[in-house]
Amino acid sequence: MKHRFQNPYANNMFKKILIANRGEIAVRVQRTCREMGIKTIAVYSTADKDSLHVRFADEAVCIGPPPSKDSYLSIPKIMAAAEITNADAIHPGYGFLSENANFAEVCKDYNIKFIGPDAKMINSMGDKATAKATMKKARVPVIPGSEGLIDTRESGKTIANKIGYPVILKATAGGGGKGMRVLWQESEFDDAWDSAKAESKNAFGNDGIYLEKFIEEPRHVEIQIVGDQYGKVIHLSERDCTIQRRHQKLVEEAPSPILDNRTRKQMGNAAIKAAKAINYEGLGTVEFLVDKHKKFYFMEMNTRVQVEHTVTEEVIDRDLIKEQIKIAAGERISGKSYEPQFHAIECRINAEDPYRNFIPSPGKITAYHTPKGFGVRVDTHAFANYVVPPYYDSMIAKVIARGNDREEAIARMSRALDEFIIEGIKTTIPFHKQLMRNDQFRSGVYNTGFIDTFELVEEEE
Ligand code: MV4
Repeated sequence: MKHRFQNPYANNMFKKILIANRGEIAVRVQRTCREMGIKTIAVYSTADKDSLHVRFADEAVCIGPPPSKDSYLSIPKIMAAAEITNADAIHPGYGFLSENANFAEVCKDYNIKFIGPDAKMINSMGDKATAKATMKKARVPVIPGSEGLIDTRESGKTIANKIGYPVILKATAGGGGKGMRVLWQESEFDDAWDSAKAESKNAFGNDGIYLEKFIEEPRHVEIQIVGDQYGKVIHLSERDCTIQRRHQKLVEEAPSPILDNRTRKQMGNAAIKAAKAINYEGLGTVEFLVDKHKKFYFMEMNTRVQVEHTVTEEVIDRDLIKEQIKIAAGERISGKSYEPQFHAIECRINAEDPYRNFIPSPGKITAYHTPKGFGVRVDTHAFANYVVPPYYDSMIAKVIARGNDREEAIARMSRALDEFIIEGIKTTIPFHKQLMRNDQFRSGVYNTGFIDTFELVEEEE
């Protein structure tokens, strides 16, 4: 019999939450629910029948075959599971349906609380040109560019000439780099326009394009915010996510090695202003690009909990999932914004071969030993003899090391990675080990292009 704390919250706290996700985030949300005395319902595809989130749940419902579109992305199946189990809220995690406005709307129709902002807010941030216009109006710094979508290629060229090359074309439905084109001179415009349009239409069914000045060698710094249902918004400090490969984050840390206190304050205030402008409810992240002169610009807003929320948890010592659930249940935020108290770094451990272009490496994990000890946290759903299915995201663990400063956090991460034993599949552990020893990484001075130039050395494990 599992021990359960009595639900100590007000009468309107949820009694049962359905977690519409899998993997480490499903386990992460379950942990907080259990501590809060809230029952959990897992949903799973047949590929995940033996997974940890199914074992940890109070109830579990199979929602279909392995392909996501028939299981974790199927709104009818998830709503049916919520109905038969009597869930009073749904936590969407990240990915899958977490930023699907239609799903949020359907939850509302079923009188089940979607743990996140309402459909209107998801939509307003999901369309990037609209989001940018909203932020500009709220006087959050945005990158110079077109006012909204570009109608014709000729008007696009006129705007590009006015702001000056290099410029970047972006898909309004985009994110993740799809439909994005960098142009260094006007002669490239026609081809880039045609291919960006075609790619966006194909990927999103929406070929709306806008244009911006291209910021060279930027850093990606984001502010975690949280807003309650009564208009209060605070920020929970920043995360630096500059270490990315093909728009996939590999390492995140807080505080950012490049932010001074003044810029941190300004960015935090800008993020609060952004969230307040849209009456934001829930956990959210305001992403900024930071240029060489430390000027920052609004890029996108994510209306979900992110993979890297753990980094923030470690530096401010707060459970963000708990805050998210409390706000969804109607509690008020107490207190003010947070400053980082520690330094934390997260390495994403993926079932991928870093020596073979990071190709996925699903299969059976034959040995599994996670790092432990002072200042080390591992969030994972994997275990010895677990089979990593080929159908989903390849992330199998997150290692988070906390220290009093960046140097200590890096040293601690390095030793944690040395302790991590995973046999049977390839993982990104060797990549992270070498990165932690890299002089440029250790200097803290690099930009989003860093990983393209980072050369992995073939090593005996
Ligand atoms: C940019 C940019 C430079 N200038 N916008 C990448 C994905 C999408 N969210 C926006 N992205 C970028 N937008 C302007 N005006 C460079 C990127 C970019 C990038 C941004 C953050 C982290 C990694 C990146 C890698 C390549 C390009």
